[in-house]
Amino acid sequence: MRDTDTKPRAKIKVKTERPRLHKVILVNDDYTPREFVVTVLKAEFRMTEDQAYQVMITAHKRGVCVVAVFTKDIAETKATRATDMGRSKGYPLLFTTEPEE
Ligand code: TYC
Repeated sequence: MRDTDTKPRAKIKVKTERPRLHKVILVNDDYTPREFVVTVLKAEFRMTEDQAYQVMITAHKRGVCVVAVFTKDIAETKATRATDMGRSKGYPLLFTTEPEE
């Protein structure tokens, strides 16, 4: 074999996987006023009054509601900011995140 001969090599993997998206979830509680939940949803998630009301009332009736999906960093930042808006008024309002399947 000449030293310029090449052996077949394993192909380099070039596929880039999409980052997994994370859900922001609104959790119901008995104390935060409905109108305040709607205000937070509009402010942090750029929802219309109608969209925010639907998400709030779904969480109120079912216990939780998915607000939106984002990359991990953005989901966590928005969930923290929205939770802190409630905390600043003394409400137990809670937004959590979880990875999408
Ligand atoms: N359950 C609250 C009430 O009756 C309203 C509310 C809705 C609070 C959704 C939190 O995620 C929530 N005042």
